[in-house]
Amino acid sequence: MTDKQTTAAWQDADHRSYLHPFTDYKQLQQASSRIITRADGIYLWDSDGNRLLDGMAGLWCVNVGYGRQELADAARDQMNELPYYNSFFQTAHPPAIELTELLAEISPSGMQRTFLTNSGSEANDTVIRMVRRYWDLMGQPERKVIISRERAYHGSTIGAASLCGMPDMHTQGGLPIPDIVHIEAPYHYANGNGRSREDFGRHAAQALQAKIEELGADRIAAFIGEPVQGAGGVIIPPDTYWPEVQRICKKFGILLVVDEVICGFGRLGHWFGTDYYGLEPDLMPIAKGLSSGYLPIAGVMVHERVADVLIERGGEFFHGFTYSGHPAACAVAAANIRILRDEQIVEQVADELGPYFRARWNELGSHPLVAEARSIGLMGALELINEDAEGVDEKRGAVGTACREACMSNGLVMRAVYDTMIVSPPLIITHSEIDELIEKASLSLDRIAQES
Ligand code: PXG
Repeated sequence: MTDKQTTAAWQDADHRSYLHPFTDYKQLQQASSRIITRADGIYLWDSDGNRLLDGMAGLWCVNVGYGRQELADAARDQMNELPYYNSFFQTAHPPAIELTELLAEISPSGMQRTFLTNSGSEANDTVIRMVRRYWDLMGQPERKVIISRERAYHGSTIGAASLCGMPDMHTQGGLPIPDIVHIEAPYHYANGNGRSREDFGRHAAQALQAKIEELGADRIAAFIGEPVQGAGGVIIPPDTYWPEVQRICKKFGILLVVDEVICGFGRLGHWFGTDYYGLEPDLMPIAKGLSSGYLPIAGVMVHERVADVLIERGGEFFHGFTYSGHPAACAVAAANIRILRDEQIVEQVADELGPYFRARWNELGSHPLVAEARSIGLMGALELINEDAEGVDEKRGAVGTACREACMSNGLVMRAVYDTMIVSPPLIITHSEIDELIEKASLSLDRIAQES
């Protein structure tokens, strides 16, 4: 399957039949998809046999890397044993029970229970429904408002897309739904306005208090945030930000929802971003690294103080999915967590790979095209200089797109969020593979610097 003719056949069929996610369909009809056919470790191969270093771990999810036989075996064994059963009507099955037990073991204290879903988007829709159910049971049904942030990404279903802070998503379909509001992101590079990082962190957190006071604390149900905003451009908050947000949530008695879909399962060198920042969330949506993307599975981890209310006050929670706790997906997720744990992958990110990646990534910061290089754990961003974009909206992203294309032709998958380049490689990347990533990124930057 590695000749040009096969590629053309796939591309024709792709044009004919497949509506891709987050895609300009007219543009795609005039272009051709790259057809990815196999993968191993941190590398992908396309249908022409080209090898690509996957700097994005798929879509921030293939934490243990591609080609782990144990995960394929776990899916096959479970499918042979019990391919499907649900957890409605007072039933359950061993894989779902084992997975939720394992999650309680590795998660911050008190996050004892998990509601399982199939995607991060469904997890965040579950958050909206569960938070509102909680306040109903607490006798405060007027607490409905969920405060989110600009540049947040929480998914693409109607509820989750409403939580997103992406205006382009909201213009399609009349979003957000009522009672979801947004505050400033802790994005020092874009919004710092000359403030120190520390000062700006406190300032951005104060936006939460200001919003609570503006709307009235008795109407606010929860605040939701990613520990580090991923799809928004690897926005690493100043160290002063999260302690202040936590304090404000406690002060006003509102629930703290920490979206761990990207940061969870080792990305920051801890099991969860919550551990990195010392947070005490009430709810924690999880997905992606939960199964390293091998099968679709996600969920919402729930602190005892919330779960106790849902349980003790009784009444049915009218919410769930056919595939909530799918046995094969649960078995794969449990096997994936065991790999992360037994091979001490999370510790390696903290102790070795993260520091090495940071040192090498920072070198890119001295490239003339780069205004800022930042990283945390195994996540990095480069702010590229795009002078043409100042005041000209259509030019925004032009340098990022050129850089992404140059990376592709140099055999590196790196994502562009407008003119911000981001990477988030598999957590099993080696030192020499990090060197290769940096070298390819550096060559790509040189190429677009020459061309511009
Ligand atoms: N929360 C966060 C923090 C995410 O990053 C979701 C929820 C939704 O998960 P699902 O499984 O429904 O996709 C995400 C997903 C990108 C990109 O281009 C990022 C995501 C998804 C698709 C593209 O960076 N994140």
